[in-house]
Amino acid sequence: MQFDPASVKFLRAIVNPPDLRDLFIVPSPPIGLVMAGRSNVGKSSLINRILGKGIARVSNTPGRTRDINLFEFTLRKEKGVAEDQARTLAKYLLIDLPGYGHAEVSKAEGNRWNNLLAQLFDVLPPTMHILNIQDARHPMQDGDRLFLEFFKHRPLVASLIFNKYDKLKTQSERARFNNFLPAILKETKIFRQAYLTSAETGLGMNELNVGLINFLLENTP
Ligand SMILES: Nc1nc2c(ncn2[C@@H]2O[C@H](COP(=O)(O)OP(=O)(O)OP(=O)(O)O)[C@@H](O)[C@H]2O)c(=O)[nH]1
Ligand SMILES: [Mg+2]
Repeated sequence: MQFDPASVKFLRAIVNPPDLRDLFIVPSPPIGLVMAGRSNVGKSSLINRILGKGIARVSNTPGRTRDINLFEFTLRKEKGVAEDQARTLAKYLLIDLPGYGHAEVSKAEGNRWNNLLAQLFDVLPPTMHILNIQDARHPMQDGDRLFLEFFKHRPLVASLIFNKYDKLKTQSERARFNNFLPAILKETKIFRQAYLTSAETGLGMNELNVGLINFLLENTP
């Protein structure tokens, strides 16, 4: 199976916490992905890479994505591979969260964000895979550790994506990162997988897509 770019649709933006509950009080829980990370780490760029369509707005200005944006997509079969019809009909949800840890947001805006996030994690089912995107050059910043507090005691599924790996130019930068990785994974056992990616060059995207599609299919009734 693969992501079907032609199926990708922007559903709506969520601004108020009560709207979140409506999303999850449905006969069967939504299945999909949640993109979360500091501002400017490449969440929107990764969405476009994963879904194969330029649907999320990419920007040089940190803090561009301010609301919770909802997208819908389906999977399609690869040519020549027999697949269960139900799996190509299933609709999946992708949630793009506003970036956290943005220095220029006002206190009120920061509080609004924390409130929205806390309420989201209260209703999020384990059929939604949280992807915590970090900048490979600056892993596990204060904001990332704070973010972890929101869900580490909840029965949720999460993976780490270290994006902008193309920006680790020298062997010594990459070695430093590789030494750091086992410690991070040990510290945060909640993460089931770690991926190294570049939304710019496409590096690591095949492994990531395979992992994400496996998760979606495992959770499709
Ligand atoms: N070199 C490099 N640049 C990247 C990569 N991913 C994203 N960028 C660039 O980083 C900037 C921010 O990307 P976005 O995708 O808008 O980041 P975001 O996390 O959605 O940002 P907010 O919505 O503001 O939180 C853009 O200029 C992208 O082109 C990557 O893997 N490598
Ligand atoms: Mg964005």
